[in-house]
Order: sequence, then structure tokens, then C-alpha cells
Amino acid sequence: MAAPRSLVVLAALVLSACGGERGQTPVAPGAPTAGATPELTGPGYAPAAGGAPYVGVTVADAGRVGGRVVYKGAPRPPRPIQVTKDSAVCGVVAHTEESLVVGTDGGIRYAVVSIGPIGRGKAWPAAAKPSLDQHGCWFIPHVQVIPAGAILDVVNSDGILHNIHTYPKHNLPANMAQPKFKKVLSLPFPAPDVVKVNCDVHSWMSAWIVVAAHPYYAVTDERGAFTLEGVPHGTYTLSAWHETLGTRDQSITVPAGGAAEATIIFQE
Ligand SMILES: [Cu+2]
Repeated sequence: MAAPRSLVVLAALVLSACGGERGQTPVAPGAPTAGATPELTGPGYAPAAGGAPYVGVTVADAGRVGGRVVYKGAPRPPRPIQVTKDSAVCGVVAHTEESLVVGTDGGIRYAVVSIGPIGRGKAWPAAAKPSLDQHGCWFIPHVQVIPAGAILDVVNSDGILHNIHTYPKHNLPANMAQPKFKKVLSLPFPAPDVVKVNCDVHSWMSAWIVVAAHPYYAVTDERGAFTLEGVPHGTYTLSAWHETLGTRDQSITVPAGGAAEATIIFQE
């Protein structure tokens, strides 16, 4: 994983309260990320002080956090991928690298935004089993959030040999071939983590799995936008993680029944 660069963060934070009490901090059994080593900060990493698991409850007067993650550095045009192997499958669709995807108005795609620490809040939404597809020698999606304890289905849609190589910090690593007849490999991720995934057969294939301790996580879209719904009112650390740019934290207060808006800027 690329080390965070020496970036300066300019964060603009605007709150729009809709009344109600503010400032109550929810029960938070997880330790804050502040003070942890750089490798262990960011989304998904929630050291469990006391080991108390996240508890899903009905959230009264829930608030919302929305905003954007924005890049204001020197332009870094994405590099076209050079297919050097299995071109009959891998070269059908042209790709560009996704290690920094900057879109409309500087919005950073594939950042992961979360709040914390938070030990009680909305329940995890009922969702299909998470999957990571290999299609055209490309991981889809490039970045995703899965709940801690989930089993990830790694799918081979290509009919050629791939290799799944994961680089976790708090889960067991995997490094296994996935031949064309092995359509699905299932990988468990019991612990919160940030996991890089590569294919050793096709060196350009790259994905990230953020294993989250609670459901208040979002992957930014092509505009760099994110939304976190159903947030108990209180003050949190709002964290934006990006695979190339690192992690940036700021405080945010969510009013009861209201909304907090934040723009997180990565500037070189
Ligand atoms: Cu591959």
C-alpha cells in the first residue's frame, strides 16, 4: 500500500442544523483511531477496546452526513493500462488505472468516508453477499466496503487463470490460483481491516476491500460525493481514506434529525 504523502488538508465544514439537541456522543466501545500508527488508521480499522461488538438499534431523530472528497493538487492523468498477457480476454475493453480517479470539480472517486467511533446505531442493511468480480482482467468494483464477519465471493467471469492475492493486516492473507473452472472462491474477513487485492497473473489488476466494524461507511462516487444516513446525533471523527492519498480526519457534529455537510480536500 502506498504510504500517505505529505499532503496538506484543507477542510471546509458547514453544518446545517434542523433543531434538536446536539453534541451527545453515542456509546463508543471502539478506541479512536487517533494515535494509532499510519498503517492502522483509516476506515475499517476499529481496534476493539474491550472487544464489544457494534450493536444495531433503532435510531431516533437520526441525522445525516453528506459531502464530497476533493483533490486540489497537480493534475495526475490516469495511466492507460498496458495489457501484456491474455490479450484476447484482457484487451477487449481498454482501462486506465484507478489509483487516483479525479472527476467533476476535482471529486475523488473511490475514497472511503466513515464516522467513528460509534458502538451503537442503525442495523446493517440487508444486502446480498458481497462479491468481487474479475471481468476482462479487471476487478469490479475497484473499492468496496463489506461488514466485518462477511464472506467475500471472488468470482472468475473470464474463463482464464487468475490469482487472488490479498494483503490484510488483521485477517488471514490469501494467495491462491483461481483457474477458469473455479468460478468462485470464498474468503472470510472476520476483522475490521483495509485489504489490498492483486492478481499475480495480471499485474495491473488491483482492488481494495474495506472491512467495516459498523455500517457508517460510504465509497465516494465519480463526483467525490458521499452520504451517511441514519446517524445518531453527536460528535464524531469524520474520516476519508484513499489508497494513494492516505487518510484525513476532521471533527463533525451531527444534529438530531438534521444534516451535517463536509468537504474534505486533499491538497498537495
Ligand atoms: Cu488476473
